[in-house]
Amino acid sequence: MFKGEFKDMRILFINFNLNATPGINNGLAILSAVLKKNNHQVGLIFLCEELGYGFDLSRIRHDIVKAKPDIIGISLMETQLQYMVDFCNDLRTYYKGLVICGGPHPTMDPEDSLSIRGIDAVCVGEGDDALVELAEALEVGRNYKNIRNLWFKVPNGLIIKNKLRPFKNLNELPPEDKELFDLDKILPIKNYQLETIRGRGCVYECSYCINHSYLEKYQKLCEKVVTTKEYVRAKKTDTVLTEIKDTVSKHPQIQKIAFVDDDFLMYPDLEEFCTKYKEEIGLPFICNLSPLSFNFLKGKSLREAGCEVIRLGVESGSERIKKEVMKRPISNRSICRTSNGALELGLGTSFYNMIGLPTETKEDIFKTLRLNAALRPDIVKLMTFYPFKNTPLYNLCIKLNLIDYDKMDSLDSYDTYTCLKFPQIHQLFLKKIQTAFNWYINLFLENAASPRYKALIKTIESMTEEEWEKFDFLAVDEEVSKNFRKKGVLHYLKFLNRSLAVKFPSEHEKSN
Ligand code: B12
Repeated sequence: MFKGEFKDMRILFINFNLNATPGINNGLAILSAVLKKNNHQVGLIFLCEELGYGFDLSRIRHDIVKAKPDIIGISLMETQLQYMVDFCNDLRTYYKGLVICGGPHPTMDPEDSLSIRGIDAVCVGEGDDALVELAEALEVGRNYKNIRNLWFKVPNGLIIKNKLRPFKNLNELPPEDKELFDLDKILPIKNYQLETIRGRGCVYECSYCINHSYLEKYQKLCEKVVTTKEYVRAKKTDTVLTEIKDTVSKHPQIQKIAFVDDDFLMYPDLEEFCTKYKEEIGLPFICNLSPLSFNFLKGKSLREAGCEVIRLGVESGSERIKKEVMKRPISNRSICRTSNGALELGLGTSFYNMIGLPTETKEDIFKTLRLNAALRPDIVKLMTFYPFKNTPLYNLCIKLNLIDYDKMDSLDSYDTYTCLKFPQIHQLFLKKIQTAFNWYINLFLENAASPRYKALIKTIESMTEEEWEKFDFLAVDEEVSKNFRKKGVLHYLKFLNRSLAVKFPSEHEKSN
């Protein structure tokens, strides 16, 4: 997808979203809004095969040359880093303007992003004010190398590392520019679900997530003292509702809203938000939440406002793994309480799980799958742990010499295969579980479906790596499931990709 028409100072964003389901990049949506408010011109190259724009370097070159941007702004997650490196390789043969990148990965490892050929600057942390200041400085020919949050590469190999400004007051921002994205193409792929975000930050410090190190970075580099209190912020209810209303009026095909905040319940004004949302939007919605923030009253407010499904980070059923490795103080008891509360309220549930953590044993993994079987969520998502740069768990992996860098580079899918140096037998076990986790859950359901899945598991457990690679899991899964579906027997079957399974029978099959 390529959108944009330029007049004055021209900023062309490039969003790397390759080999991944498309989604609105809230960071770019707000940066675009702020730039446009300041009379700059914004365009976007959204790299995503499903939207008809794959990693075609000559097409990208053609579009950049045609657009003649003054600034190229790249938004980057670590999972897309390799693409950015390849893109930058010959960028300087045809583009002489300024190239800046920002987003989760450049924030977590700015030196690494700056070491890439062709990148001039990196935005560390939030870019809402920094990018406008950069555009303005370039426009009037002012020095821009002292702009807070921006780090610059200078010719002697050194880096200018400017301090960070405090976290942005979100109420000073204009509504997000969601029209930057080709929603008419994105929405059908997302089941007509609009992704949006109420605020920023997270109160938890899970070791595999960037939030903890992100805040630490601010505490080290910010010109003022900042704490979790400043980090966790929501936009005013009216602003969020106006953003949604505007988008829905332009795209009436939207059927559902997905709030992608880390924890939808962490903001203080839930009651007010739910009441107004119901009155002014009224569309069904889904949200992420932490079992620690959930209680029955909050669940009731969500349900009454139209919430259909809550997405819960279960992550592990092993209390040891959660406590010692994930630094996640969420007990199985509080997960059960939340799940039961949701059931009572008629809220669907989607559980997020992770396997392949350092020191995790087979038994720990079975505890995770047993917990899912016991609570019977509508959707189960399971991913293999990947150590994101400079997170606490990445640092632990380094300390234990656990990362296999060759493997890390060669992974075609970073969250469905491990890149840790586990014994070969454990690696094969993880591979099998990543694909066949629904069969194990079905075994642990201890119902009429279990004996069949027990026999299937026995077969796959005895398979060598070669046999496993050749095994058509999806075909067998579908065949066996068809039989149980006919008989109405409760079980989980694989859905859409390697990391998702849905419960049958379920009314929430498509609300992942
Ligand atoms: C919403 C969200 C999503 C959404 C939207 C993703 C998107 N492209 O924004 C969806 C649901 C699609 C999603 C998907 C995934 N996500 Co996600 N997601 C988030 C979440 C919860 C919030 C991000 C957000 O919108 N923040 C609010 C906006 C305003 O902030 P921002 O994006 O950081 O942007 C600001 C700055 O970074 C900066 N900035 C950003 N880009 C640029 C560019 C320039 C030029 C400049 C100057 C500045 C700049 O300015 C912005 C405004 O201040 C974060 C958690 C977090 N704490 O960030 C994880 C997070 C970004 N996701 C993550 C991951 C791993 C994923 C998935 C891979 C998960 C999966 N297994 O499927 C997928 C991959 C998607 C892909 N395209 O490749 C990781 C990334 C880790 C990393 N180091 O790269 C995070 C950090 C969570 C974590 N594990 O720690 N995700």
